[in-house]
Amino acid sequence: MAKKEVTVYTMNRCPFCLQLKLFLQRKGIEFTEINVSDKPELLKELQDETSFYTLPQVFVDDLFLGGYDNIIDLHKKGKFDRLFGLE
Ligand SMILES: N[C@@H](CCC(=O)N[C@@H](CS)C(=O)NCC(=O)O)C(=O)O
Repeated sequence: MAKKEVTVYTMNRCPFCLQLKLFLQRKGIEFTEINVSDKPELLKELQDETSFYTLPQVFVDDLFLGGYDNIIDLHKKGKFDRLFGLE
């Protein structure tokens, strides 16, 4: 399976961002973190694109997957491991 590009948008003092990063690390998934704390324009662009107003926000190969809860939900349904070929 081709390696997937994972991008995680985060901000400072964000417990959900930390939880998400720990989860990805535990799963052995490499990701690029983009912290938007000092990038209000980028944050606005992101929100306009996703219509999602909390952080973290996760993209896998340009596909928007949502935030921490969404990732955990995918994992509980077995879809996360399938997406990354981990099974
Ligand atoms: N359900 C979301 C909750 C994320 C969340 O509440 N993030 C906080 C920071 S840890 C946030 O963006 N707060 C700003 C806001 O709610 O406007 C998830 O699981 O990702």
